[in-house]
Amino acid sequence: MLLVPFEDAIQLLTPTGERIGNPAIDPWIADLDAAALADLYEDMVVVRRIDAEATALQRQGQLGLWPPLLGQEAAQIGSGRALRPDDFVFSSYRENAVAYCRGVRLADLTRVWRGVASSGWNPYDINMATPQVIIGAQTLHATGYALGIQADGDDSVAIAYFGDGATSEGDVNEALVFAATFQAPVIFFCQNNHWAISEPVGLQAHRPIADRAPGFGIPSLRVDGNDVLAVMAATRIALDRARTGGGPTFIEAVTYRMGPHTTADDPTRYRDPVELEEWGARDPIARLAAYLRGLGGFTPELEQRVSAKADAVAVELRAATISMPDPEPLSVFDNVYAEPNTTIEREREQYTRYLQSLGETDAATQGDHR
Ligand SMILES: Cc1ncc(C[n+]2csc(CCOP(=O)(O)OP(=O)(O)O)c2C)c(N)n1
Ligand SMILES: [Mg+2]
Repeated sequence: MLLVPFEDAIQLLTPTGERIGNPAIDPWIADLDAAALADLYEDMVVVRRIDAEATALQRQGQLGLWPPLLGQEAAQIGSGRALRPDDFVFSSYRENAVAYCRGVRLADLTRVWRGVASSGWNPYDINMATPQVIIGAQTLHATGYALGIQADGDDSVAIAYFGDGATSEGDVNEALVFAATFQAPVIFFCQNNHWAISEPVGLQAHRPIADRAPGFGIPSLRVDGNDVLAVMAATRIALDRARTGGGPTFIEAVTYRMGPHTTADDPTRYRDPVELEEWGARDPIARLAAYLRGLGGFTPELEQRVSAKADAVAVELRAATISMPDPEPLSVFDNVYAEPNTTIEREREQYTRYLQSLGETDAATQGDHR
C-alpha cells in the first residue's frame, strides 16, 4: 500500500486524548472552555448518528444511496464550527456534518438521495451550495465566489471542501492558480481520507498533498484531521488570513474514511483490514472524550444528554425521510433545460405513453409540469 507519511501533521490532541502544547497554534483555540469542548463532542456524536441513520435508511430501501462520513467527524465539525454564518461553503457530497453546522434541515440532507427532489436546499438559506458530485468543480465555484467577495470589499470567506482524489483534477489546479493570482479570500480544505473510491491516496500523491499548494503560491497547513482542536485552529488561521487580505490558504486534514465510499461500494474488496484497525485507534470522538474526561468535563450527564439528542435527531431524520411524498413521475423532465428542448419533449411524450400502458394514466399524467 502506498501511504504518504502522517507524522508531520499538526496535532494538538493525541489519539489517547493528551493535549500537546504548540505555542504557534494554541492561541487560536485558547477560548475553548469545557462547555465549548462539550459542544464539539455533542456535534461529532450527533453527526455520526445522522450518518449511521442515513446509512441504515439506505440499507432498508428508503434511500437510493448515501455517502458516509464515518471517521471524518473532526475534520468537518472542527472546520464547520470555525466559520461565520456569512462565510460561504462549497462542498462535495460527503460534507453532511458541515451542512449540519450550517443549520441545514434534516430532511434537506436526504431528499436528493431518496430521489424525490432535484436539490436539497436553497444555498442562500444556509450559505452553503448544494453538494457537488463533479469531483473538484466546487473549488472553481468557491474561487469565483471569493473574487465576488473581494470585489464587494466584504470580509467573509469562501471555503471549498474536496477530497484527496479531487486534487488530481484539472479544476482544482485551475482554482489554485486563479486564487493565488487574485489573492482571493478562499480556503481550500482537502479531507485526505486516504481513498478515492478504490484508489489509495499514495497513488495520486507521492508527497503530502499539502506540499503542492506552495508551488501555486498558496501557503498550506497539514493537520491531523481526526483532531478537532487542530482542525479548528488551522481553519481559524486560514479564515483570519483571508479576512484580512492575506489571500488563500490550503489545509490538508489527514483523516480516514472508515466506511465504504458510498453504500454502493464494498471496500473489503480493495483495502487491508489492518488499516481500519490502525485508524479506528485514532477515532476523533474517543480522543475528545478522553481529553474531556481528563479535564473532569466528561460527566455521565453530558454523555446522557448527548446520546438523547443523537437519538432524537435520528428519529426526526427517519420520520422526515420516510414521509416524503413521491414526486409525479413526469416531473423528472422538469428543470432539465431552462428553454423548451425537443429531445426532452420527445422523451416526456414517450414516458407518458409508457406510463399509460401501465394503466397509470391519471396519477402519472395529470397536470402540466413544464
Ligand atoms: C469529474 C468526475 N470524475 C469522476 C467521478 C467519479 N467519482 C465519484 S467520487 C470519486 C472519488 C473521489 O475521491 P476523493 O476526491 O478522495 O473524495 P472522497 O470520495 O474520498 O470524499 C470519483 C472518481 C466524478 N464524480 N466526477
Ligand atoms: Mg478521498
